[in-house]
Amino acid sequence: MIEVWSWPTPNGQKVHIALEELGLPYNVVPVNIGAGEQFRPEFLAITPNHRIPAIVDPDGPGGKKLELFESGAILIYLAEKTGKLMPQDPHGRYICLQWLMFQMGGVGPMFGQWNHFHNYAPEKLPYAIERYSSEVRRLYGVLEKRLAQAPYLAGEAYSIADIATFPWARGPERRGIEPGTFPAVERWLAAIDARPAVQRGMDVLSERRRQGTMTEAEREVLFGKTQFAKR
Ligand SMILES: N[C@@H](CCC(=O)N[C@@H](CS)C(=O)NCC(=O)O)C(=O)O
Repeated sequence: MIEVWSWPTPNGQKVHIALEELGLPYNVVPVNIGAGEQFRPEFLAITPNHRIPAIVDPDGPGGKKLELFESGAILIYLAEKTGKLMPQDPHGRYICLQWLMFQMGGVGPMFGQWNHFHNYAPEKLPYAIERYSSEVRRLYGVLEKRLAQAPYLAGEAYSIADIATFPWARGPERRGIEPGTFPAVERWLAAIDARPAVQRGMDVLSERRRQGTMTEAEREVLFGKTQFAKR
């Protein structure tokens, strides 16, 4: 059975959703990133980057065990393993990968910085807040253009590109985007949110989510000396 080392954050949720959509059996190993469990030797042995998610598939290519980190690589692997959630024709496949890379290189990192400077930075830095607010709005605008042309990011069919983007893009109002600004994005978010597998994927480990504000200990793990210690 596939082991998923994960936590209920957008990058983890992508993998939970994909596994639910594909109906693959899996076992979740919680990695509490606020408590520093990402630095445990057994997790570092799977990913030197000490970030969730990572998977271990005992039945990888050629029947050999595969350990994999980076959510985008995991999504491609699961799609190729099953022949689902990615177009089979070469043209469609590249369009799907293009939007997946747009999420991995753009939406994820930039929305993450928005979160950091809005919610976690010890000082309110107007330059950083303005920069990431503008970038988040710009990225929603790019999604809007695409989703005004096609029902899903890869085109006609729902794919790993949508699965990667949904957990980051949901709730645009939480990022200061007024309702109605990006109607095609709102239509697409509602369609994905209505999928039972997406609901099940979003529920994975949801009871473990932090309630309330980040503690000093969590802040130290995620943004302080623990995070940047030499390993
Ligand atoms: N590019 C990576 C990013 C993974 C990532 O940033 N994961 C976060 C949670 S969403 C994490 O594990 N953070 C722990 C930490 O910062 O120490 C991926 O997509 O898998």
